[in-house]
Amino acid sequence: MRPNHGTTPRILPHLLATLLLAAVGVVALDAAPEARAATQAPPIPLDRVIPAPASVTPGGTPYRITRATRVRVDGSAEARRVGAYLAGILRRSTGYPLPLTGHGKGGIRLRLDKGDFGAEGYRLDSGAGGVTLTARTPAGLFHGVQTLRQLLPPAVEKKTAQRGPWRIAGGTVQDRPRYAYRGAMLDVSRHFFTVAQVKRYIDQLALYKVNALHLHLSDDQGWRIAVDSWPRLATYGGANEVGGGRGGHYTKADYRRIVRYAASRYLEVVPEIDMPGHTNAALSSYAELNCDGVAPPPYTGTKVGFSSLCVPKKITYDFVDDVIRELAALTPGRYLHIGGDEAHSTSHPDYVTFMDRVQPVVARYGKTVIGWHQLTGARPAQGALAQYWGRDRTGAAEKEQVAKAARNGTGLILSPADHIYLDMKYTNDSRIGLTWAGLVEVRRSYDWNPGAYLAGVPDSAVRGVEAPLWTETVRDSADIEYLAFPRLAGAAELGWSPAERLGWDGYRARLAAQGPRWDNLGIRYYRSPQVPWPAR
Ligand code: TNX
Repeated sequence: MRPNHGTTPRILPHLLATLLLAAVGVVALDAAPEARAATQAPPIPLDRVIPAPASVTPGGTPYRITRATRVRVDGSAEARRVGAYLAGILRRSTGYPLPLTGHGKGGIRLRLDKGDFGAEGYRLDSGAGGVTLTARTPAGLFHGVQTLRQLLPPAVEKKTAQRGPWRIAGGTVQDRPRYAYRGAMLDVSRHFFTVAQVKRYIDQLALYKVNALHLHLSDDQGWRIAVDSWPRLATYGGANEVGGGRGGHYTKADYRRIVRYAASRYLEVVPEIDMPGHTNAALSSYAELNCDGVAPPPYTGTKVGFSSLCVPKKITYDFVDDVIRELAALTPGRYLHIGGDEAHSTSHPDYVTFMDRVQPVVARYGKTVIGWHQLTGARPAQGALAQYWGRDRTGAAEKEQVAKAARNGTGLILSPADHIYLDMKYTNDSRIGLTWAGLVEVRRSYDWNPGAYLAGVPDSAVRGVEAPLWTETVRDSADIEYLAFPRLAGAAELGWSPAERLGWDGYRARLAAQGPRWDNLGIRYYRSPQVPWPAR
């Protein structure tokens, strides 16, 4: 028998028919949703986005992503990586091939352009013929991609193929941030979090255009970063955490992985070594760092203010120099945070002496100092930033000390504890969290204006907003997400959106729309009764 000879001609018509049917099937599959969509919900309005875009001009026909859509990127290899990131998200949920191509018209286009977009801004133009994101930098394109995600139905966040239609409302979004610094802090000292857990949080931060990840790498309970010249910091000082767990630390390779991943999401890592207080993990690792030469035991409780580096000893500055040198070498970002809070066991003159000696070390290794706002009680170095973590009811004298430093050139990052400390309980019933700054429900966390928060501070001194997450009560990603969501989204909006776009009533409706996205992303958020979440 020569089956091939006879079969081919007979099979061909079948093949053709199957192909035809498939094509018709595709058309039918794609046409049905369109018919549905015509009678059903319009696409998501261009302004239903968090952070609220600077300006939105709706109008024209929506763009629809189909099986034939291409992602076109003209520009650098880095811009192509942003295109690949977008295509990766869209392929999973649409099931479409969405090939990445170069020049050409139509489809989803990402382009770099010398226009007036700022370092992180972008423009999104949507119409029947395509969607174009334009920015001066890949970071701008990346932020535009986050906007694009939120303009597609929440099913776009699923990991498997979903039904469309995948439409983006017609019109233009022009957007750029209010502040250059939009941070989130994760305390990896009180509880240790793995590289995978940190990466997961980075992806969540990127959704809201956060561009700084501040890692609180050392505290009384744990030292979390390998330092070659002082190896016991990590191996001994890192082997505990609150509650007595095993803790852990990042090897230099781990840390570089975090930095690289953050960079791929356009976040800068800001490492913090908290000094001279909050240093029990270091003091317990090396007896010679203590004024009395006796190493204290490791600490796994949650008290603060009992430890201090030994300000008069020379070895203290050898230690600081080594640590800062090695950490600076691992850090491509501009900043190095030296803590400086709650130094209740350091005398004031010692505190000032310590800061006078340590800030120049940071500069020598090419970094800019950030310190908690107690630094303004010493002599902040030229160019240093102070991170304000007071409350509405912080005393006038302390606020004025910060404001005065700001008038003298110290930049401010605002983290008012009774608004954006993500570790505060929402209500008395919250399953984890602290209460020292008060209960912070979603509205309270959002309802303040960073530009007008501290009296007597010039506009130009406010460099941004950061939402810290201290982790005395936080043990895993589910805990992180419960406290960070939804409040983190509000902090991100305060950092990005112009003052005139802020407002609780509009915000809460936009926030409600994030709920189904978070469900699809597996983010386990707190369903605050203050927000009109759609039913699940
Ligand atoms: C105060 S905020 C601290 C931290 C605690 C936090 C708990 C700051 C600079 N210091 O040591 O973890 O409160 O909310």
